[in-house]
Amino acid sequence: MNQPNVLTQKGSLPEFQPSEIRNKFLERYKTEPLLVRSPGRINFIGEHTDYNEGFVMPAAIDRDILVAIGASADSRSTLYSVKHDETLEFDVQHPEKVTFPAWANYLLGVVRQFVDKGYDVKPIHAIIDGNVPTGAGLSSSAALECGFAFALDHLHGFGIPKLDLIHIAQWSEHNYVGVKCGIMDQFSSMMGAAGKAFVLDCRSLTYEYFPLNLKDYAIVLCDTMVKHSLANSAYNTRRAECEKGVSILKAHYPTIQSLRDVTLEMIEAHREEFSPKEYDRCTYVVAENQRVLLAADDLAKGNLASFGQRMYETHDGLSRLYEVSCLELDFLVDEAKKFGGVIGARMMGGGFGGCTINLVQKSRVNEFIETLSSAYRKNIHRDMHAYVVALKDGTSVIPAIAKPSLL
Ligand code: GAF
Repeated sequence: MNQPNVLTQKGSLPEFQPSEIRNKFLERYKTEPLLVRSPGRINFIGEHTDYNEGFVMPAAIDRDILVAIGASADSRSTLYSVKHDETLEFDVQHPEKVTFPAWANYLLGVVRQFVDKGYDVKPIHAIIDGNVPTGAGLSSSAALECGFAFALDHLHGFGIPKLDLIHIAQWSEHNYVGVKCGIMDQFSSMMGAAGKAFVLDCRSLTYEYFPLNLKDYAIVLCDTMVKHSLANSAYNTRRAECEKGVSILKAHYPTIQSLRDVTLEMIEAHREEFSPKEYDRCTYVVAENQRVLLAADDLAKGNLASFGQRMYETHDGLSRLYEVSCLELDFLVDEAKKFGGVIGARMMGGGFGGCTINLVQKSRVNEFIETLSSAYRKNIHRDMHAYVVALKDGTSVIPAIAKPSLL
């Protein structure tokens, strides 16, 4: 049997090396960069609720996007991606969207927001790298936007509050990338806290951290290694279906602003006005909001079994009602359910590929990964990757080498 691809086992994941990106920057631009890290995120429960002004329970993880940034000595600005080995030269005052390279749009949208908000952005050089798997539903794109927004702000000394940077990052995703995402990913990358998860109210943006005590359980992400191409368009369609549901109910309950204000009874009372799909989407979201609050209560009481059960329920709703799962994700959740040492599993993030999140008995993590990897290979004919993750702080400057500023 092949060895499972356990990227977190000691020695098999390239160590996090800020010095590498720093050296690259020094080599290219002959000046010391400011270094910023911004993490990927997981989400325990509360999926597709954020753009419905509902609740989510995310956390930042120990996988980072790194940004090395410094002032340009002339009027030229450049962005360089280590992963793609591609450079884009651009004008900081006119950061237009590009057709190639696609990764640059995440950053150009951020610059556009700074300029439009009246910040005097100077020419810069930036290098990006990191170890957040892309296309895995771990928000590498939000981490990139947040890391770059934070770095740009820090370098210029603008002092923009983190919450504003979160909105700038989200704007970039909406307008330069084209995904009408909610706020969860950018918020989590920017605001995460080591060892803690948090419940975020996506309407008021109030949030509460809590130390995550999973007792004998580890967080294991199983990466399907697929991202089906309809992911972005289907995401925007789901959002529109939810808005349609709100507009139907608003005619009867004028105070309703979003599905956050809706109850299952309201939907039932007007069921005939909903198309079957709209009905399924809206009932899922309303139930999921409720589940996040109940899940938070489970954790407060230390009732992990009930918490895990709710994760399974979420998966079921995402798969059957919201229809954002896929064969590969469903397969991995089913296999996790069959495996004795798992208390909860579900697909995570936008869907149509990416990872499942699993709470696995610590002593059985390797066995779990081996079992699922081999079943995946046998049935889906692909390699599954697995990441055992820990909860880390949100976006920050890497202190040891954090010097330069434009001031
Ligand atoms: C993606 C989006 F970017 C988030 O805003 C959120 O809606 C998530 O899908 C689903 O919960 O990650």
